[in-house]
Amino acid sequence: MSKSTQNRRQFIRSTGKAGMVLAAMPLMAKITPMTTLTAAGEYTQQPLNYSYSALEPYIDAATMEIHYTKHAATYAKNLADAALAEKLDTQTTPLTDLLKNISRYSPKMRNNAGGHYNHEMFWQLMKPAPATAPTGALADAINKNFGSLDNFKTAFSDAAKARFGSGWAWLIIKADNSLAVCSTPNQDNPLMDIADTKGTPILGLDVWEHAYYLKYQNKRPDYINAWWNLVNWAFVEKKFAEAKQA
Ligand code: MN3
Repeated sequence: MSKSTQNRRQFIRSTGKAGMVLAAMPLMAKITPMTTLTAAGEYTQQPLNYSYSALEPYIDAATMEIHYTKHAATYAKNLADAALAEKLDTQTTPLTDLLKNISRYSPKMRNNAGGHYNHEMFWQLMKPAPATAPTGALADAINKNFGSLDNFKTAFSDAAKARFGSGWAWLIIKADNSLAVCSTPNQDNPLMDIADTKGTPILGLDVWEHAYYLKYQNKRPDYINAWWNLVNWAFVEKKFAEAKQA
């Protein structure tokens, strides 16, 4: 018996039931999947699953590093500040619940809650050398709603190109389980109660200049075309399945 096991057993014996609960907590934490975050964890910037250079040649390492460590990190920090100032309990309020009620909060909360949520999703929906097309139920839904994958990509790219100034293009699943393409200004997103088109985003593209200017300058369409080479369809399929159940 190791010393730590011995100490734990003595601790349980000496503290009774409460001690057993406490002693069991580290074991429970270990079997919780990494992707399941508590409400509080959702408010914290998560590690990138790949290196800053992993998305080259489509997105360059310098852009990724500045985007992740400066822009996105600042949204997370400012969200924490806004939560404190506006007495939002991040321990118990899922981030999506905040977004769905964002009109009750300040512009600072809106910009930074959106900015944090959008970027945390954005990092995950890209990966180096992904599958080139969705499969299964998502592929069926895209074909049903848009006619073909190419038609969907054109509609999404057009929304991304047409977004004037800074914002995002989205693929969303609506309340009736249909798919739609839309775009939002600034750091808004379709979960927000103030959004023109509402739904659960399952794919999103950052078209702020900070996302592409170093490599593409004014050529946003080239960035959009290149980005399709990075779409992590397995992640989008997972988001689709989760949103459909909800
Ligand atoms: Mn950005």
